[in-house]
Amino acid sequence: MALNFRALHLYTAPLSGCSARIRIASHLKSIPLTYHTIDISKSEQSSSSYLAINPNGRVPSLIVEASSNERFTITQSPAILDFLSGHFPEPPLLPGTERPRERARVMELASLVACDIQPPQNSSIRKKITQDFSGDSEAWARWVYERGFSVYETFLETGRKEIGEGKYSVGDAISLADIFLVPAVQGGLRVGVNPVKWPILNQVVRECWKLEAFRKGGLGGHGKLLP
Ligand SMILES: N[C@@H](CCC(=O)N[C@@H](CS)C(=O)NCC(=O)O)C(=O)O
Repeated sequence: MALNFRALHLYTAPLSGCSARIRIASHLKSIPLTYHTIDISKSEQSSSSYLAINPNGRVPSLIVEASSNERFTITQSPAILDFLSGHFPEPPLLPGTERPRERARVMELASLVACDIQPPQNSSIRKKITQDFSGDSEAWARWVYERGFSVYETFLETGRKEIGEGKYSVGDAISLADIFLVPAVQGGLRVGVNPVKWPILNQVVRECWKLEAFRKGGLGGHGKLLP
């Protein structure tokens, strides 16, 4: 049964791609969120007060205050998106089970970003590479993004042949794949990875960027444009 809410509190960082996924979805779905900014440059994600909310010490986290006074926390952006989509189904961000191929492709692409592109170059990993292993963490991040975006482009190419043409990652409707992709591309830009190398991906990102939800919710939070 759907819950009634008093408030939905999002713990978010302006330059966090994982938080941007939730911000973009909430703009697309007109979900009223109360933002609480965590400053990663000051390591606020590792403060004891934040660790009490999210023991993983990462953003985003969502605190749900239900009308019944029930209060609970959800961490991990896919879990938060699943919860929000359950309560705010329109517009849907995942094709229905009657379209198994499109649905699987959306999940594949979103997972490519969530599992194979974002985690290996997350800020705490980069810090470790620099501080403990004297490595060049920006070069590492560039390699991770470039590899990941090349794979994403290959899926877009085969998808267009096998599933069909479309403006966005899968077809003509915005999906979770786009919501995961755009902040990742913005993250890549911050370390010098230019998406023009991947023409279909670049076109998809540009289509998404025409939508206010992406400009408002993306990295920087308030309309920081792609170059
Ligand atoms: N799997 C998590 C990843 C969360 C994550 O890595 N968040 C990053 C920002 S995008 C973060 O908080 N980094 C700070 C740190 O690792 O200390 C999710 O999807 O929510």
